[in-house]
Amino acid sequence: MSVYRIFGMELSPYSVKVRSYFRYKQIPHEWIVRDVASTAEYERYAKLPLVPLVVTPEGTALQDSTPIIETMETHFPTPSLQPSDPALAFLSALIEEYGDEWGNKPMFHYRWFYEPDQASAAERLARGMNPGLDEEGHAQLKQVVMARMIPRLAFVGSSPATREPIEASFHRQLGILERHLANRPYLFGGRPALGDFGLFAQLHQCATDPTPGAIMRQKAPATLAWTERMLAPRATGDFEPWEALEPTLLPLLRDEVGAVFFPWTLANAQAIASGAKQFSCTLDGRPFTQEAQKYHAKSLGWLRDRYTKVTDRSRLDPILERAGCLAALRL
Ligand SMILES: N[C@@H](CCC(=O)N[C@@H](CS)C(=O)NCC(=O)O)C(=O)O
Repeated sequence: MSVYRIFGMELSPYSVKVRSYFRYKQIPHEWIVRDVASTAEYERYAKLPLVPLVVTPEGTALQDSTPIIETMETHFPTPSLQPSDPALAFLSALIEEYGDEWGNKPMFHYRWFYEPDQASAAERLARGMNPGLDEEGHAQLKQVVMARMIPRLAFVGSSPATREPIEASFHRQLGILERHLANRPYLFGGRPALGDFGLFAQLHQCATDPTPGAIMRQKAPATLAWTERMLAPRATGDFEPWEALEPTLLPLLRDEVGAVFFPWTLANAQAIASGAKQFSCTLDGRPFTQEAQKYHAKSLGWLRDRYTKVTDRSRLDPILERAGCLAALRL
């Protein structure tokens, strides 16, 4: 076997993120739907019951999209995934973290909060998991999927009480991206960067769901086109300098990453450190409560390590300061 195998699902943002990365890098790979037929093979390799799972040609199993990409980068360094300017490279990693950890919230919320979205996602998941079922079996599996996924809204903090801040963040994110992507194909210019992969993956899922998809078609055509482009991205130009990106990219860093993501992830990390099961923070002037999650605290730690490794921060720190992100990274 000389190709990488990606076990994933079309409705899994992290699976699609990794597949887009492999496509961009033109790494020979096979996309294997994580369905009943692939279960035995998947279970031979997976240490965690999660997709994506990448199996290397040598038979090594890789899981978790960010470490998967980091590992692959050591073998496939070109085309470069990050701008050469260390400040921009860090901002790109910051946007990836925001997409993976916060961007997943609106995605999961819209998908499992509203009935038409629940029905649509459960339908597609059930067909993907077991395409050979007859209609009765399919209807049953659809119910099983809904019974499993809807209660998970609590894990991401989606509830009638937090609906407004989550949806406000989605609308704000789209408004900002729409301006930023009006005249450029990717977040950092003429080629995709790590941040594109993390953020697009969540918004691509939103585009396939009835409620957020309709919002995107109505108010965010450039963002929608970017999510489609990111399914098989290609370099069409160079990365742009910060001065060119700043007018429309700083608002994403300031009004979403600094104002929403960091207050939320810091509150989560504090809860994990103190052993609290739940935490509350104020987002957009509204209370936001959810169960504390270990994984977010771990990935915040990785982000801080990445920040510490930037040797010359003379250009980066003033940007992070203006975005309201610096204090959280220095804690
Ligand atoms: N941090 C992980 C997250 C992976 C993840 O949460 N995968 C979801 C699908 S998007 C999953 O496999 N969930 C298991 C399940 O639904 O049973 C990554 O970046 O790969």
